[in-house]
Amino acid sequence: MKVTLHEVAKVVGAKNSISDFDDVPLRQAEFDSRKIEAGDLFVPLKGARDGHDFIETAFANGAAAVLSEKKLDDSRPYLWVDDCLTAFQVLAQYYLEKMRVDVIAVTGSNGKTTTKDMIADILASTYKTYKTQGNYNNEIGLPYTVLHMPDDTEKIVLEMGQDRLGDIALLSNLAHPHIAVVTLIGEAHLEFFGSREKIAEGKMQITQGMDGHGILLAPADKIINPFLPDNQKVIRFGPDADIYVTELEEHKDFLTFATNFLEEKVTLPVTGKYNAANAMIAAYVGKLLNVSEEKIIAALSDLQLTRNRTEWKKAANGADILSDVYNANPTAMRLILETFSAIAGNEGGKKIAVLADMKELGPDSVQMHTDLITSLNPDVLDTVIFYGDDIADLAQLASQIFPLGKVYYFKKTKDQDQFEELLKRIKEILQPEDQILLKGSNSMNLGQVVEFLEAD
Ligand code: 2GN
Repeated sequence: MKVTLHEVAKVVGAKNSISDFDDVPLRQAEFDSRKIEAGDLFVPLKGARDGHDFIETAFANGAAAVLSEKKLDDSRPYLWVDDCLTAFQVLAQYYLEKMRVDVIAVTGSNGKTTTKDMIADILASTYKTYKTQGNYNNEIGLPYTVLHMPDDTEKIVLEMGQDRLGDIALLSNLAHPHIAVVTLIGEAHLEFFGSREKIAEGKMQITQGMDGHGILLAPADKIINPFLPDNQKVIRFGPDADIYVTELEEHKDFLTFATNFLEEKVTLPVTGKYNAANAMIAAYVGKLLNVSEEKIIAALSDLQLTRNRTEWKKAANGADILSDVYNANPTAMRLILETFSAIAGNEGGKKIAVLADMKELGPDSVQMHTDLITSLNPDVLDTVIFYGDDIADLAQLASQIFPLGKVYYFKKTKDQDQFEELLKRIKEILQPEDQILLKGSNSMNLGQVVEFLEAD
């Protein structure tokens, strides 16, 4: 990060004077105190717990300064603000402008290879490019992404996600996209939005922060017509639109396609027709930003598939798996439980949650696990399976509110690991029409459970 403490104080409008403190360059902005290293700025946010409770830990880990909504004693550098999340967002907005990077915004689509990744790969052939990592596409993740871009970044590809109407407007007003991409209007989140029209309306808010010299790429789907901006150049994609796929060949593990704007055919090392559409959109963004056709085609044929952190997969028996097995903090655990509980179930199927320990939560770890009891709803979840050590007390609590035989606990301590038993039980319970959520810290190996379920 290329900002100093005094610069941040000015940008966020700190209510206290920090003139007594040296103006030091800040290394990185973090909201998870476990990630704080020497020289960082700690941003306490309200997740499952209030980040203000972890200000001491942040300083102990070497934070150069912290934001705070509370007045602190002024022996250490802190910036007193009304709202830490707003300050975080304002700082990211300022930083994007200061660094003069080109912003390409993409509304999140669900699919394994996202348009965002394809755009970033194409741009990386020619420019220093940074992009949203994992699911960092919301009002917290997007500013985090911006503040974590390397100092020499020229283009940033930002995914913008929406849980509800207005989310994307906020992100667009923060990032001021130069190019905005609205991918196909799917059925995702239908249960929160109610209709495809509402989803389209939400996604089209991506233009709200554009300055009139930008370009919008949007599907040639009449559902978005009511929301088209009149002060923005618009490129539509789809049959008979501005850009479209002309020839498409599907092979066992790759596809080739041609478009009406590239001379040569494109080979893509992934399958699925929708990926040709996504790649075409990405190629067009490359063209808009003067990437040579040769480099566009090379980047697409050499696509680096990044795994989504949260992704839907299929078990071998047909059950739906919601896999989120890479990292875990109390907030993310709560959010995914709420999402999993809210989505429509399969006809005749049940919802099963497999939850494993969240690691490195410190002395209050057990408490932070048991706090999750309020996110476990026996009216929606049929069975809950726990795996770990610190999560044992949560399992105990759950057994008091779930029907008999619907809660299981398997141990993973330094002396004993019941991984095999866990696997066996899941296989016994999981029926083809079920949905199963798996969430825990990476080191709990739930990734292996997912692999086993996919395999047989
Ligand atoms: O859902 S998120 O992961 N998100 C990130 C951005 O992109 C989209 C998804 C998310 C995570 C969000 Cl949206 C918001 C927040 Cl606030 C967080 C988050 O990181 N939450 C965290 C906690 C909470 N609540 S991280 C974390 C780690 N912390 C515990 C609480 C917590 C570790 C810790 C434990 C004990 C101490 C200090 C830190 C301690 N200090 N004990 N005694 N002194």
